[in-house]
Amino acid sequence: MKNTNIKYIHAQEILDSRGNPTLATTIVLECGAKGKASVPSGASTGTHEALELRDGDASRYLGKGVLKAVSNVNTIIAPEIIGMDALCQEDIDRYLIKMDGTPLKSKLGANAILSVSMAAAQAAAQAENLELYEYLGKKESYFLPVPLINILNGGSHADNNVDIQEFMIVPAGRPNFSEAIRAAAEVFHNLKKILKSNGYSTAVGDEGGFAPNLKSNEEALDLITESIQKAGYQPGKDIFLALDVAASEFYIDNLYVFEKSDGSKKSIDDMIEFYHKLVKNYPIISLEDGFAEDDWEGWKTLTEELGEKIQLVGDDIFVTNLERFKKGVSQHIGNSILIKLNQIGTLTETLETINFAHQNGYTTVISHRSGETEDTFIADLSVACNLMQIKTGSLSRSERVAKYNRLLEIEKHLAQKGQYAGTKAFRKYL
Ligand code: 2PG
Ligand code: MG
Repeated sequence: MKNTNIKYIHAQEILDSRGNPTLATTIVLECGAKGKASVPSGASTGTHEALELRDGDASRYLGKGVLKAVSNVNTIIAPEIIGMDALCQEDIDRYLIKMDGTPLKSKLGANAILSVSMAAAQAAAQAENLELYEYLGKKESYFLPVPLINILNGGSHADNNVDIQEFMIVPAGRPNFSEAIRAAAEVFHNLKKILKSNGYSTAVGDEGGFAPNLKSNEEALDLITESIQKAGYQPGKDIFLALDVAASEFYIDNLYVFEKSDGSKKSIDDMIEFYHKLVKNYPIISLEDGFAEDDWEGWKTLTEELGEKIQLVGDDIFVTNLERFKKGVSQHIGNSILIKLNQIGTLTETLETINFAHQNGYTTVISHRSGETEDTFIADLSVACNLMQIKTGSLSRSERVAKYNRLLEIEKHLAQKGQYAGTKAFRKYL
């Protein structure tokens, strides 16, 4: 028997894809197995998310340093966790939660806690000689998720005049994961050509999608639809569309203010009309954060109006938090949940939220953050838990592509044991 007790833990400050500091933590076990994890960081962060601890020292990294979180791992968490068995993930996570003792992990920082939680799982997988997805999944067969690929960026992820944060292509109609990625990459390159020929910028935003100034939010959908066709695929059959409106970002005094484009101020009814029109005119299959994080009334109306037709994903409203999500499920809010490990801060709590979603017929979309690292944990987790959908940005910028590349590797590794989730992921709406 290998000794899988934790021997050593060390965190350090590294940079994320936006050039802001974040943590990378390494855990070594007595048997020599090693696990490493780094945590991402959001921009359109929900107010109910677990706390990302930053130093606030304006003389370093404009206040965004994470030395306190690093020190919390190295001097407070490490002495307590060393000696625990890395195979007992739940014990480790519960202990971390107890050590922190606050509802939003504001004492030690959710970034500090999560880096330890994820690194422990990585070390345990290595000790067992398993791929991370096998260690976490322990299944006979798996689904490869449908990627929701954000090829046009707006909102707080881009300095342009587009209010909707993410325009995603969803190659659910392709036969397997690698063909889905291929189709999406071809669309991405066609979109670049089309943008260029229209005189638009082809510079990319934080998640690797193009970030042009456009005449309207609808124009983004027209250009994407055209690029799908130009690439030789059929919109609404091979490739569908998904949006993350990130409406919390422009909810001001009970109105949705389209500040970046036409300046219009929309009520709940206006927003519903706007969505009805979009869904009627474009093959939109999924809509995330169509209303703000505390606008339960807007969310309820949206679910009543469109909940049978398309997937309605709750990100800022649920924040991967079981308590908030339970409230949402009991009120029939949305029909899908976005899963982000750093919104809640431990792997165990994330798994609980995922299980609750599946027990209640909600679909699950695992997600990156707009500030990312090369860490590919979410790719493995998507397969391990049969999440069926992943959104991890565009097909450019290595921190995004790393996750897709990891899934291509897993697809090969799984061979016959892996099946592309494809249209099954959206069976209620197709
Ligand atoms: C979102 C995410 C990821 P951020 O809103 O879903 O795309 O953005 O990480 O900025 O919260
Ligand atoms: Mg979102």
